[in-house]
Amino acid sequence: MKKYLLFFLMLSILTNCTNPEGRSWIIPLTIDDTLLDYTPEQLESFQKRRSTLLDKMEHGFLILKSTDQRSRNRHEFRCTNYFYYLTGYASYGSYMILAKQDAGQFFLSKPFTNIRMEIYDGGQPTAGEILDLYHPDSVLSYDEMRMMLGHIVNSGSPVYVDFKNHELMDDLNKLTEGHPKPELLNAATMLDEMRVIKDPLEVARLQKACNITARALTNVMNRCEPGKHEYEMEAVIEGTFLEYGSAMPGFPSIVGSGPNSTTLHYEPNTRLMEDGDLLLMDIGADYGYYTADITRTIPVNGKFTTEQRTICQLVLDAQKASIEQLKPGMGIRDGHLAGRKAMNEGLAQLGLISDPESEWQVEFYCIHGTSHYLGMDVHDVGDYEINPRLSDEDSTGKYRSGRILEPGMVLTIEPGIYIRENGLEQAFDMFANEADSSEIAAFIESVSLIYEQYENIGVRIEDDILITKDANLVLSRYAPKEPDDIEQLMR
Ligand SMILES: [Mn+2]
Repeated sequence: MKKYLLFFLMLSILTNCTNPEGRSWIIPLTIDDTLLDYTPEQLESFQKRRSTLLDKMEHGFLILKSTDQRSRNRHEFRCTNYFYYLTGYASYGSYMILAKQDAGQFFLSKPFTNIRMEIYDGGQPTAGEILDLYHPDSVLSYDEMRMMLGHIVNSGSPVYVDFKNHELMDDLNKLTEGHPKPELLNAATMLDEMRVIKDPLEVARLQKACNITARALTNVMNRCEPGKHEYEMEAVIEGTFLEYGSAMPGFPSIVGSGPNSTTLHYEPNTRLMEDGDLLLMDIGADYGYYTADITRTIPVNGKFTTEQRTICQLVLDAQKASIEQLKPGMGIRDGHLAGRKAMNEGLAQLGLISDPESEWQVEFYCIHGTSHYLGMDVHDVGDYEINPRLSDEDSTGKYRSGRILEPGMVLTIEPGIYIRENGLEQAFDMFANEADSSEIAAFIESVSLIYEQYENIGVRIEDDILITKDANLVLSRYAPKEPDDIEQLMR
C-alpha cells in the first residue's frame, strides 16, 4: 500500500511540473474548480461586500442588472462586474436590489425566460436553487421584480444605480415614464472604492489567474520556433487558459513578433515568426471574474541576441527597481518614477538618449505609464489621485507620487522599451510641443547609428503585484522573466 502511495505521489509531482515537451518550470496549478464553489467561506465574502456597501449607503436602494450591452458581446457570456461582485451569481438577465431599510434587505430576481429561450439556451435555476446558493432574503419572479422596481423608482426614495449600464438605465426610464424623475445616485463611487482593496477570495482567484497565465507562457516557451505563426502561439496560450478552467482571456491577447513587438496594442497575431525575432506576449487568463495581465518577451529561436538581451536586462532592472518601491505608505506612481530613472540611466549609457535629464527622450522609447489597478477589469476601477503621498522630490510639482498604497491593492508594473523601425522620423511629430526642432534634430543625429543596431526590439515585462501588510507579493512570480531562465526553458 505504501509503495502505491509513493508511486502516486511521485506521479503527481511529475505531472505538476512537467509539460509535454519535458522541460519543466514549477507552477502550482491543478485542474479543479474549488475556488468557484459556493462554500460557506466564499458566500461570506459576498455577504461581507453587501454589508460594507449597506454601511456606505445613507438611505434608499441599490438596483443593479446582471447584463449590459457588453456582457452579451464577449467570447462567452460574462455578467456585469458589480452584479457579480455583490452576488456571486453569474446570471443572464437578473436584477438585484439592496434596500437600506430594516437593517438591509437583499432581493434577487429569477432571470427573464420563456419556453423558446429555455429550448434554445437551457433551463434556469429555480427560486429555491437561487435561495440555497446565493442566500438572498427573497427571490422574486422576473415580473414581480419589475413591479417592485417600478414601485421603488417612483417612490421618491434615492436610488443608487450603475449609470454606465445602459440596459439598466433604459429599463428604469421606461418604468418612470409619466412619473416625476427619481433621484438617481452613482453606485460606482462606492463600489469602485471597495474594489480597489481586494479581499482574500479575490486574491486567491487573481493568484490562480496568474498561475494559469504563467503556465500559458511556459508552454509557449516550449513550443516557440521560427517558421510558426503568431496565432499558433496564441492558440497555445488560450488553449492553456481553457485547459485550466479559464473560460476566456481577460482582454484580447497581444502576441507580436519582430516589428510587431514594438506595437503596444498589436492584436492581429497573424505574422510568420522568423529566426532572430523577439516575441512579445501581453496576455491574461480570466478566472472566476478576475483577470491576470502578464507580459513576457522571448527570443523566437530560443536565444537572445546581444542587443535583445541588453534591452531585456535594462527593462528587467527597471522593473525590479519599480517593484521594490511598492509597499504601504509609498505612492502609486513611485514605482513608475523609480523605473523611469533606471531606464533613463541605462538608455543614456547605451547612447540611445543624448540627455539623461530629458523627459521627452525617455518618453520616446517608453511611451506608456507603468501601472494600473488589476482585478475584475484588466484596467480595474479605482481612484489614483485621492489621498496622495507628498514625496521628497515633490517640491517642484514635477514628480507626483499619487495615491498612497494600502494592503490589498493589486496593480501591474510594466515598463517597456520600444525601438521602432524608422521610429526616429516620428520624433518631430511626437514632441512638437516638448522640444524645438533643432533640439530634436540634434538628438536624432547623436543616436541614429546606435539606434539602427536595436531596431525592431520591443520589450515589455509586466508583473501583477499585491500590496501586503509591509511589502508586496508578486502574484505573477511563476512566469519566468530572467533571460537565462527563459533561454534554459526554450533549449
Ligand atoms: Mn497591463
